Amino acid sequence: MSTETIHRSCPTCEASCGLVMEVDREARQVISIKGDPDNHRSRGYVCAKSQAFRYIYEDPERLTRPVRKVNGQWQEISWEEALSETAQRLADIRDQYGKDAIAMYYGNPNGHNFSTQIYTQMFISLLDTERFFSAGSVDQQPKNLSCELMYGNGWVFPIPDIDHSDFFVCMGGNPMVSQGSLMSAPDIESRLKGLQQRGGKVVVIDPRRTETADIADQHLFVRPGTDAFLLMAFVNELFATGRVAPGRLQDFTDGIETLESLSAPYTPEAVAAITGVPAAQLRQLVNEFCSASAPVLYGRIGLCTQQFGTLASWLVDVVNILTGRLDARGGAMFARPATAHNDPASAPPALGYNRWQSRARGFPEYMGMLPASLMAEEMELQGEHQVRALITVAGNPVLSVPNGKRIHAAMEQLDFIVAFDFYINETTSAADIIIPSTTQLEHSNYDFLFSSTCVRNFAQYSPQTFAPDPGALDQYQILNEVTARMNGMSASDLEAMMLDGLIGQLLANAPALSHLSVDDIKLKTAGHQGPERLLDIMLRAGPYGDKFAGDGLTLAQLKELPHGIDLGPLEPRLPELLATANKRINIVPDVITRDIPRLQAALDTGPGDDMLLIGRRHIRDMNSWLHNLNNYARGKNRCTLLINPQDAERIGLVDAGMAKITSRVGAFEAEVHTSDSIMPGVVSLPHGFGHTYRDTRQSVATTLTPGVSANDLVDDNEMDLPSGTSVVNGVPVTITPAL
Ligand SMILES: Nc1nc2c(c(=O)[nH]1)N[C@H]1C(S)=C(S)[C@@H](COP(=O)(O)OP(=O)(O)OC[C@H]3O[C@@H](n4cnc5c(=O)[nH]c(N)nc54)[C@H](O)[C@@H]3O)O[C@H]1N2
Ligand SMILES: Nc1nc2c(c(=O)[nH]1)N[C@H]1C(S)=C(S)[C@@H](COP(=O)(O)OP(=O)(O)OC[C@H]3O[C@@H](n4cnc5c(=O)[nH]c(N)nc54)[C@H](O)[C@@H]3O)O[C@H]1N2
Ligand code: SF4
Ligand SMILES: [Mo]
Repeated sequence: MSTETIHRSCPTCEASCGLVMEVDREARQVISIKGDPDNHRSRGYVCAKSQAFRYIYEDPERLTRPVRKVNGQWQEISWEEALSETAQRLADIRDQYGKDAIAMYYGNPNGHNFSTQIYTQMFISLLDTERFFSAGSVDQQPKNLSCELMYGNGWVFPIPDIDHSDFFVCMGGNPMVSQGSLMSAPDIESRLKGLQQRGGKVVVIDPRRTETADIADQHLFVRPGTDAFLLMAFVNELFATGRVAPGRLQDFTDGIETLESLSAPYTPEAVAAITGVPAAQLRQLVNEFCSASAPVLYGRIGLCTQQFGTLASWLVDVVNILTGRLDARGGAMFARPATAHNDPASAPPALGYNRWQSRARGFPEYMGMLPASLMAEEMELQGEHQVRALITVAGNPVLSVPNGKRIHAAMEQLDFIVAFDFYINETTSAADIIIPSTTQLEHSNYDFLFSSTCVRNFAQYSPQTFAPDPGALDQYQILNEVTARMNGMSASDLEAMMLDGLIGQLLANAPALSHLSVDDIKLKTAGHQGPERLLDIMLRAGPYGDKFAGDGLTLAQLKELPHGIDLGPLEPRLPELLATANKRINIVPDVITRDIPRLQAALDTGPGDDMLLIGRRHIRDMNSWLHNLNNYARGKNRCTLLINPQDAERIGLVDAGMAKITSRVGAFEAEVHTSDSIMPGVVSLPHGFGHTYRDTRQSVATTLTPGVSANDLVDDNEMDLPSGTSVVNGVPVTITPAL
């Protein structure tokens, strides 16, 4: 046995911790995976999921070849057959019924695969369907919208500079478990403790006293879905006490004065009943925030996937701007990725809004997508605008999207489904063909997306560890092959188009490179192939790059740096980062403020009597897809209904007993777990469980940890209106003892 040591980053969550692996390449075996002590970001830290990509690779139930369903049975087919049949079926449907008869759903793991990310835009534009859905509308889409409207780029996110902050307010995020989201921060616990050791304070505002709240200095319960009221009152209080102090942001921000009148009705007293946060506590919070030397407000998924997701996500930035904490050390700052993909020159063209509408209900498109919550109704529609085919790409909407059962039923009516996935799970089992991609051990990777969400600038390359089986393809190659065939081209033609397109765009946007021609750049990067060549071009043209001459970063250099490269702390980037037409921040965009009357109406109605369901994450889960791995599936049941003892007693529930949970769209029973860590009136269930569908091939998940799917209770009618994001937190439910 000859072992080798390989350094890489962990591809499983945003933190992208540094790993050191011992492997036997010949036997294609991983011997060990440990934290890399020399990685400057994670300093040896890893969580339990650091082994996930290895266990996935080793899972005997993972698909390694394409399969086709014949009379209800899965049969292996060749790669060529799978690709050509898929392309043929899709092309036939497009030619007969039009391009919008093909729907597509993109899942979260694509965000962890560099090559898929950069080829995706081309794939989407060639498919050109108006029925494009993604996990983004069950996730960060309100933040995309508010960042696009304020900064001119939906993928430019302000990231808390927690390593230099002394007052961190965390709303609707649980970084101790999620490991940080839109805040890629390996070993968040040490970072938060570091903040406290510097004399700083951590405050958590959440309907559950979370694992993050447990290490925080203060926790405030807030009623689900009411953060926009709380933040409006924060803004109100800033004006009322004369503490609006945007500092240098004032020079390039429009609309600040409008916020005074917009927030006028929302005094701390006026919102106390609906939020559950007493006025005195809110005032104290504002006071402490303004007295700290480097405070920052942060909001994450609990603020996005709720009834006022866009308002709440926008208001987080409003508070940071009004207090001068945007783009300031220790505040909410912008990363500077080595690939320059968040620079104004690389900003996607205005992302678009309402260029087309869903067919069933006329709901506006955003970022080229329709809300995932509308998937089922779009697929159910009969007649002229009927959906005939579905493509899923690394996604499991049956468990991850509201009213998943309805999606599953609607899928059964379609003429053709192809799933690009490596499991036969709750979604893909309804497909006609499943084409698996290579796994993270079988292709190289670069932390692309997360270099724009990191708390400290970095670049890291992860090498391919094992050669894939003959014929096996990376996800981007599968997408290219299918699209090329659908359009009578070859995959290599498409790759050449991508290369020319990227170089042309770079040259058009970078005057400093104007002495170079497309051919010069091709010649200088000829040593790399495919996506790696594109990466080399982006790195070299980027802010730390060699500009194709002299000193500076290149891919070849990065490959020699096993622990990645530290590109320094976040630095101020405004106003040059702004990609709005007038290069200024619009702090009161119409698309957002138009939603304030809906907020006002909810305040007038007041809190209802229903119990409200929220989600929660566990360190050993990753959405729905690690449950077939014995090491993560075993142990105590995690799919329990968390309920406050007061509520349990009133309803007649006992710890470890069973409760029935009913919502507008569904009902099921779940094991009760009583705890005063959850706010009275609120219950919590994790999502991603419910491995109870027949015909899947996930024997560990179905036997060890089937659970129930929270999304069978989540109402697909309820959306954050501006962004079309699903409301998975704050779902009205009725709880009764199980019979
Ligand atoms: N109720 C509720 N619902 C939620 C959430 C919540 O908090 N509460 N959270 C939402 C969020 S934030 C997200 S991101 C979504 C996630 O929603 P999805 O992305 O739809 O769901 P996942 O469970 O992540 O499913 C990932 C799929 O990708 C496959 N896969 C994994 N890696 C690869 C790969 O390398 N190649 C290929 N081809 N396939 C792969 C897996 O087998 C699985 O089928 O769920 C959302 N849904
Ligand atoms: N272990 C693990 N890590 C993960 C994932 C996973 O499934 N498991 N998923 C990954 C993905 S795809 C994502 S997007 C990130 C998400 O990362 P986070 O946003 O940190 O995710 P959660 O842990 O779901 O935290 C959301 C918090 O919002 C709270 N909340 C719910 N409703 C409200 C509300 O109305 N107001 C307020 N203030 N709070 C509310 C919940 O109680 C919860 O504590 O995590 C990533 N990391
Ligand atoms: S925190 Fe995330 S990136 Fe780090 S080891 Fe765990 S799963 Fe991997
Ligand atoms: Mo997510």
